Amino acid sequence: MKLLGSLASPYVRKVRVVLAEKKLDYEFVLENVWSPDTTIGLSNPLGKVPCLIMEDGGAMFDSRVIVEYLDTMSPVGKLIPTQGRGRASIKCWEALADGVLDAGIAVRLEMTQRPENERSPAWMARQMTKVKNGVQAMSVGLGDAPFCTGAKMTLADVAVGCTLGWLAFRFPELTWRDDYANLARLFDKLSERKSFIDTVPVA
Ligand SMILES: N[C@@H](CCC(=O)N[C@@H](CS)C(=O)NCC(=O)O)C(=O)O
Repeated sequence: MKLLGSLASPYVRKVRVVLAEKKLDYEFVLENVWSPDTTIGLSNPLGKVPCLIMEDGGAMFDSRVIVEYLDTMSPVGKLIPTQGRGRASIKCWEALADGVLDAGIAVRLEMTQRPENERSPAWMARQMTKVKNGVQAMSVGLGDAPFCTGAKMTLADVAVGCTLGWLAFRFPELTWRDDYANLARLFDKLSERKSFIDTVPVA
């Protein structure tokens, strides 16, 4: 398998962490989707990473579909239950973590890709509210538990860890570590894992 991705993308990181936790072999191919000569469109018509190229040459996206597929490829380090409320709960955690990223990335793109006079402060504020409310919801959901859905690490923790790591990387001014000690504790614990150490975001 080949994974097309970048070293900064939190969605790509989520897939890389899952590949590492499940001990699956793959080739990592760097793809700069913002470069004028990117070829990502040949594999993903949406022009986004991550994109997984499977053994038969077929392409798969997006990150939620890829991690779900990868979890079925090996019984090692099962991250998503196969059915029921537990499964839905973990997918909902992932939707929350990815939703915070979607809002945060929208703000970052506004700040980095748009001239200052074309930016909308009201729209950026709306997105930042989603980021802050989403992080608060993560803290409430985690409570005093060791991991997002209980005693065992699942995809929920991988997704939350990648989101918090990206916020620390791109929005270091946000005070989630001070505001939510339980998220800081979870993040520090995840950050000790090889899968997280090997995928720390790089600009
Ligand atoms: N929902 C997608 C989001 C992927 C995404 O937005 N990736 C960004 C990099 S962080 C990208 O490729 N953006 C290029 C673009 O929006 O044109 C997923 O989970 O894979």
